[in-house]
Amino acid sequence: MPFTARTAEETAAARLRFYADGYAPLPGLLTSDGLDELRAETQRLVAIARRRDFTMSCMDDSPRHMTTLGGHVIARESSLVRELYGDQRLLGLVGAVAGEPPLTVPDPLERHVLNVLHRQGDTHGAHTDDYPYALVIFLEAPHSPAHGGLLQYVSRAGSLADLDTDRACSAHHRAGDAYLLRSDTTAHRVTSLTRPGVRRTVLNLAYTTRSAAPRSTQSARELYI
Ligand SMILES: O=C(O)CCC(=O)C(=O)O
Ligand SMILES: [Fe+2]
Repeated sequence: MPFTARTAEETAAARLRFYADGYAPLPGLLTSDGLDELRAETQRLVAIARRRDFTMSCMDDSPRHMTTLGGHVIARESSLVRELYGDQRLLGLVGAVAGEPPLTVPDPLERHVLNVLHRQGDTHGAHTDDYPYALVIFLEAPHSPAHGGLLQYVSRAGSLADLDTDRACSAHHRAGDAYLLRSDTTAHRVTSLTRPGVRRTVLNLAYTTRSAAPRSTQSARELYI
């Protein structure tokens, strides 16, 4: 899988940002060939993905309006995503930014998931993840921040309601970009798409660590089964 090379200085800066904010942008992580290849693969996978419209009770009734495909189906259908998930260069990058070696997640459902916002009003509401690290890779993204689909996050959040305070930060990403999130302690959500015809497609690769406390909510089951 072709990734762009990152300098030691860029990686060190990402690590500092990650420690401070629980979030580090990795702009242009995919080469343009890598983006084309992975986007074609996700377009194929979207055909078997499922539409979800509900509120998640275990996450303060935050809304889900999106189309998703769980890791157990992706593993069966896509050797490309399977290989991407275990790619040594990618694991090396995650470890360098996180400051500790990532481990792959045992639960096939949550390892690698596909999330698509594709209708006006689509949103992935407030939550934290079950695993400590999320590497989110963008295959499609709104061109303008005004079109929504922004990541909002609060690191070391006391509650999901922190997202409605002035502690919340917002980030816009482009196709081919990625970010690493400290996803178990950082409250996060994706803002609604504000117009028709706009799409936002991401792959979320989840990683854990040897010391991570096992935590399991109903959330993944509700969103990906
Ligand atoms: O789409 C995003 O930027 C966030 C995805 C996410 O939070 C998740 O899949 O748990
Ligand atoms: Fe998440």
